[in-house]
Amino acid sequence: MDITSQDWTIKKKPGDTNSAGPSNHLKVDRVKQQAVVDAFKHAWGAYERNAMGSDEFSPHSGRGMNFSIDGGIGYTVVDALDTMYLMGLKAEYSRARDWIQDSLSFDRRGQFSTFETTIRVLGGLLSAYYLTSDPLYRSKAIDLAERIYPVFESGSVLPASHVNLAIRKGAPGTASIAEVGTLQLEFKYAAELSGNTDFWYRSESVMSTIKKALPGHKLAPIFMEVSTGSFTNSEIRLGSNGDSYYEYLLKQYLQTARTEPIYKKMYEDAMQGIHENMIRKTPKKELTYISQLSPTYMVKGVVKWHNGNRQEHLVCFLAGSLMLGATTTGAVSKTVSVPPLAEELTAKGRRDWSTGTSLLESCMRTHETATGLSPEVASFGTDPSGSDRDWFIDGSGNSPPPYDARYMLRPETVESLFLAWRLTGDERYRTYAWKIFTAIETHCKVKEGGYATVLHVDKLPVRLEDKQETFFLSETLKYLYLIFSDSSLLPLDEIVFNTEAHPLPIFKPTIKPKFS
Ligand code: DMJ
Repeated sequence: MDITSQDWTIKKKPGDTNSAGPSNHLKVDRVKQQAVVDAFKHAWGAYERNAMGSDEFSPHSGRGMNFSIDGGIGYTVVDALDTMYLMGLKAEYSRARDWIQDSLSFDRRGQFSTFETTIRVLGGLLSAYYLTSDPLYRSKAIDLAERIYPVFESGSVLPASHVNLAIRKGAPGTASIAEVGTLQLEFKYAAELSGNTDFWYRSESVMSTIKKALPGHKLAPIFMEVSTGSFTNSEIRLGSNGDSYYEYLLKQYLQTARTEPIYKKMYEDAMQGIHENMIRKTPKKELTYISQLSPTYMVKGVVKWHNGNRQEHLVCFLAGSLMLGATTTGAVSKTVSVPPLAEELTAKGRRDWSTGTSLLESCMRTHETATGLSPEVASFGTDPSGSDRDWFIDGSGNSPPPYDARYMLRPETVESLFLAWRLTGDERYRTYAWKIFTAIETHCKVKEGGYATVLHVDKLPVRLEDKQETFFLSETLKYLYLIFSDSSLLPLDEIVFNTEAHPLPIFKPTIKPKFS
C-alpha cells in the first residue's frame, strides 16, 4: 500500500458529510504541515537512535524506560505508528513495523494499567490495522485484547484497574470513571474484527453499571468501588480521572453510526448537568471555565457541592468535544454546514456550540505566558500577583515550581483546535495552532533530539524535565499535522478518534448491542 500522505485520501461521497464536502474542502498548508513532520522526525529519530522498543524516552539522558519490571510493550512505537503512517514517513514506518513483527511481546508479567494499555497500545494497533489492513496489527491487537480481557472477569462488577499480561489476570485497585468508561471504543472494534462478542458485551456492561449508579444530576464522581460498581464520595471534574468518560459517551454514539440512542441520551444528560452545575465565568473578562465540584457535607443524605476554580489543561478537550457534539447530537439533520448555521442546530446544540467556542478561547488565554505554553492547571479569577490575565498559576513563585506550572507536551488544546478548524474552516484556529507549535519548538525542543516537559511555563529561561510523553507523538503532533492537512484526510463522518488520537472506523454493528 502506498503510504505517501499526499496520495492517501479517503474518497468522499459528495453532500453526505459535515466536514469535507466539495464546497467545504479545507486545503493543505504544505509549509506548516512539513514543519510538523520535521518536529515528529526530531522526536522519533532521537527515540529510535537511543531507546528503540522502550516504553518511554528521556531526551536529555538519551535513555529509555519501561513501565514494568518485566520489560516494555512498545508504548512509544505503537502509539507513534499511525502518526508516521499518516505523515508518509515510509522508512520510519517500515522499521517500526519490523520491530512490532520481530520484537513486540505481550508475554510480560508486570502489572499494566488496563486503561493506558488499552488506549495507547490496543488503540494504536487497531488504528494501524484500520489504516493499512496489514494482518500483523490485527493479530497483535487481538492477542493483546485477549490478554487484557480477564480484567472483566476478576470477580468484581467493574474491570480491574491493572492486568498481568503474561498470566492474563486482573489485579484489584481503585478505579476512576475515566478508566472504566474509556475501554469501549477499543473493545467494540476488537469485537467486530475478531467476532469475539465477549469483548463487546463485557465492555458494554460497564456502561450499564455506570448508568445505574449515576446521581440525579448525571455527573459522575471520579472514583468508583470496583467490587460494587457504586461511586465513592469523590470530586466531579472534567480533568484527570473524569475527562475521557464524557468524551466516550459522545464517541460511542458516533462509533456505531448513531444507531445506539442510549449514548446520545447519556451524553446529553451529562452536558445538561455540566451546564447547570459546573460552568463558570470570571468576573472581569468573562472567561468561561469548567469548575470542579468537591463534595462538602450531607444534608439529609443529599451531598452539597463546592465549586472550585482550578481547571486542568486536560479539560480543554471538552471545547472541541462540545462542538463535535453540537454538530451531531445537537443537529436537526445528519448534515450541517461548515461552520454550522444556527438553524441547523437544536437549542441544546447552539448552547453546546457556544460553550465549546468560549471554552476554547479561555484555553487559548491560558497560553498567554512567558513561553506561550499553557500550564497543567490554571486557577481562574483575579491574579494575586497583579496581572490582568483573570487566571493564575497557584504557587507560581514557589521553588521548586509547583506541579500546576508545567507543560508536559499535552494535546488537549490542539485536539480542540483541530475539531474547531474542521467544523468551521475558520483560519483563526490554524493561527492559534501555529502559535502553540512555535512555542513548543522554542521551549520544549531538546537540541540533541526529542522534546521535553517544561517545568514552569511562566519562567524564562525554561527548565526541562527529562521526559517525552508518548502522547506527544500519538496526539499532539498528529492533531497539529491534521490541522495543516487537507480535510479529506480522516473525515469526521468516517472515523472517531479514540482518546489517544488513534482513528477508528465508524461502523454499523454486526453484534446486537444489549444496552439500550
Ligand atoms: C492521553 O493519554 C489521553 O488523551 C487521555 O485521555 C488523557 N491524557 C493524555 C494526554 O494528556
